[in-house]
Amino acid sequence: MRNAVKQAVKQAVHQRRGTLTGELVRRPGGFGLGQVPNRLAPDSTTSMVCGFCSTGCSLDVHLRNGQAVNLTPSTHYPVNRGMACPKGWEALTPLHASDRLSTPRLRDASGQMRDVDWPTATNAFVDRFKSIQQRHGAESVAFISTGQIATEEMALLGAFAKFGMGVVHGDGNTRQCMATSVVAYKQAFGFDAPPYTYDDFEQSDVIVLVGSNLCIAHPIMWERICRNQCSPEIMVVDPRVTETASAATQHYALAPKRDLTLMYGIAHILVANDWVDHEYIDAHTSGYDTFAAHVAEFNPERVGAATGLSIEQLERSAATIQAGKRVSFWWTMGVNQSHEGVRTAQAIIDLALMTGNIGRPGIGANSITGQRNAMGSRLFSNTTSLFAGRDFTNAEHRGDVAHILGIDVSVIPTHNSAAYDQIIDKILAGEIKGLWIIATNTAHSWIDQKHLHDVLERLEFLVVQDMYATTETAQLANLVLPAAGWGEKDGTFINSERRFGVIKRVSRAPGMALADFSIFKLLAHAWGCGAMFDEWRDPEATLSILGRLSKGLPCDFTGIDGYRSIDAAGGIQWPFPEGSMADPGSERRLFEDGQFHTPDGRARFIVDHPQPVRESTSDRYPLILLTGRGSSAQWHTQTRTAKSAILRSLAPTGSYVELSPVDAAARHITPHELVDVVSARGSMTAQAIITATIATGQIFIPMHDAATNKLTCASFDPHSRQPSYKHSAVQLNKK
Ligand SMILES: Nc1nc2c(c(=O)[nH]1)N[C@H]1C(S)=C(S)[C@@H](COP(=O)(O)OP(=O)(O)OC[C@H]3O[C@@H](n4cnc5c(=O)[nH]c(N)nc54)[C@H](O)[C@@H]3O)O[C@H]1N2
Ligand SMILES: Nc1nc2c(c(=O)[nH]1)N[C@H]1C(S)=C(S)[C@@H](COP(=O)(O)OP(=O)(O)OC[C@H]3O[C@@H](n4cnc5c(=O)[nH]c(N)nc54)[C@H](O)[C@@H]3O)O[C@H]1N2
Ligand code: SF4
Ligand SMILES: [Mo]
Repeated sequence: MRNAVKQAVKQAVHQRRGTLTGELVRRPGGFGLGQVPNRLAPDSTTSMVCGFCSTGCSLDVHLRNGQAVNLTPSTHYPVNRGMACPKGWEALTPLHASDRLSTPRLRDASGQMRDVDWPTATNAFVDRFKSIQQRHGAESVAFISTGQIATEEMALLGAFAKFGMGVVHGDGNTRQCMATSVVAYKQAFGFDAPPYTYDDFEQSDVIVLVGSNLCIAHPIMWERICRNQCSPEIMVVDPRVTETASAATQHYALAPKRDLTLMYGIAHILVANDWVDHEYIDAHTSGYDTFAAHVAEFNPERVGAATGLSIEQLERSAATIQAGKRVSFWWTMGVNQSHEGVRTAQAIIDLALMTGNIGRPGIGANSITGQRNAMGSRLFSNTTSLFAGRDFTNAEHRGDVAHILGIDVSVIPTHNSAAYDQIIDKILAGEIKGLWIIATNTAHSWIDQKHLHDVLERLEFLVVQDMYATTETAQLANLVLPAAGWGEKDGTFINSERRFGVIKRVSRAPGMALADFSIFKLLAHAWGCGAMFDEWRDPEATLSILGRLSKGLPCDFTGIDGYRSIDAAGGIQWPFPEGSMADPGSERRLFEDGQFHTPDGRARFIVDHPQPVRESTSDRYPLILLTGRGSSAQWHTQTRTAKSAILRSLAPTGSYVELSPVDAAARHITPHELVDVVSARGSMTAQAIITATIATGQIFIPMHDAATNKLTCASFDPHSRQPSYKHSAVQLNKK
């Protein structure tokens, strides 16, 4: 066995060599890289998409002696046109951090982590997971993956884990982020298809941003709005006076989690005034009559009382939408992370449909994604849906995939994966004993951390695959696998507007760290199912397999002919079927023909009754905790951005909590004083930032702080199972 694994290691490393001109050198204890890390000219400039957010900006990376030395934003790329945010400018710095993992690490019998070579690591992976499966069944091992590795990598992971290892339960951190939009689009449009292109930011005359702090979370999309020549009305719906709300022309500071009621209230006024596009509704939608009857109950008095907005504000919002010729609706986590996120997203879609704002320039019902490859994950991770938006429970779909991949159909699971929170429940119930976490920092980012930590301790074997040894999750692992990061490997990401962009190896990964793609290949060989992936030779060959899997589906990209074609076009949006006459680099939006992917070709109006939040405020916990992004220089759990002195200098230091002057005065709290924030689940100490940007009765703490999710209340949208991170009851005490 050990020899077979050694052979596979050689293959994986050889694999890595396939993308290199540099010589691989054998080092004691493993393989490393020689001096020239890529096939690019040693002193040259190459472009690739950024490794942080879903905007997908292109960066020109400058090489010296084959190694990236610095970068500048690409001037001719249609997404960013010469701009980048601070994270983009600093994207190379985290690669050189001192806590990079350079070898696999295995916990020994005494509980110590020890550096090991790859054969030892892969043997441990195989032996421990197979042993668990033999004792408790195939479903007793699960994985949690990510929207932050290349499309080809997540596809290989999804294929290996599900078809090779027999895993059924595999979800991703996209559940924390995009599950709501996926379900909302599937039900309303018949496919998970964000319809827009960024040009729509520039073409709109009314831009409605719901629960989205674009200035901080997507600064380059905000720059696109700044280029808009139509003097657009910008309406921001957010309980806080965010940077984006300050820059908007209209701010609707609604009470948290009252968006569904607000959207129905706006629809009510539109219907009452007959500000409705009947022609569009009749030709392209279904369910309007039920919708109109439903919103009749949401009169301005009721909606004003629920949302805290005045009747004038409600009327102004509806009148602004009516007056717009090209109204675009955009939403992000203020909507998705909610106990009723799916229905809220669908209510936004309903507003776009009833006003005919779909399928033309400058309009649309547009969910903005977050992680660099959330869109890749949604279509090709093989987690919630079978490859390319298919359904695991559909025998025909399974047959198609088996045929295209040349595998036995019996290896494809016939039932759906448990969602992230359900995987955690299954660990608690003793049904799942082995967990493999890839490129996500669960022990910081998941909701209700105390509970999560209690649960993770029950695992027999936890494998974490990451760039760094120091993440909260890696520290809990039994086995840590060292991954190459962005800039150290090849592949593609798909951005928010469905655009494929290429990433490249421009820097040498430390020590024995391997690209996730190579790690998956290596593990597949060690598992004994390597032959199943012979055709998945390297990332580029894998992209063409995925192209075949997309054929004939709404995301068909069979017209993409390898990485060069993507580079040459400046990124290519799906759909791009073979034979397409479209200019591959052009900005394209969906549904221009009014045809949707539902069986009758019509978009569906979907309505529901607003539900109470899981945890209301009380005398003991009288404040609502909002969480989210704190600055444009911080990325999530900060494993990467905290490694840059420049990014650190652009962000606040230490834990802080924003509270209103009224709440501060009531508690005799003075600016910058240390206070305790307490919920029913845990507490943290933070510096008080007293600011009128936060409403009385609410506080805000950024998610970048590892303590934040000690406070959050585990509540989920019932349709998407996305956590509601932005509503927990807390108290704030002077120390
Ligand atoms: N700098 C930076 N940029 C990022 C990220 C990062 O970590 N750092 N992460 C990326 C990822 S993965 C994502 S998903 C996106 C997230 O991007 P956004 O969703 O824009 O960011 P958040 O700050 O999580 O939430 C947006 C807003 O929702 C508001 N909100 C809270 N509750 C409610 C509510 O009930 N209703 C409404 N309408 N609004 C509410 C919050 O006040 C907040 O201002 O950002 C991406 N970009
Ligand atoms: N309270 C609260 N919590 C939240 C949110 C909120 O708004 N409020 N937002 C939620 C949202 S939208 C999201 S998306 C999540 C994000 O939460 P996470 O996904 O946990 O956050 P990251 O810090 O991006 O974690 C990515 C991990 O992958 C590693 N990594 C980076 N690149 C690679 C690679 O190429 N290969 C491998 N193997 N590893 C790599 C990084 O070092 C890091 O440890 O947080 C969620 N949690
Ligand atoms: S906006 Fe997003 S993609 Fe663009 S440079 Fe910043 S982090 Fe990178
Ligand atoms: Mo996200």
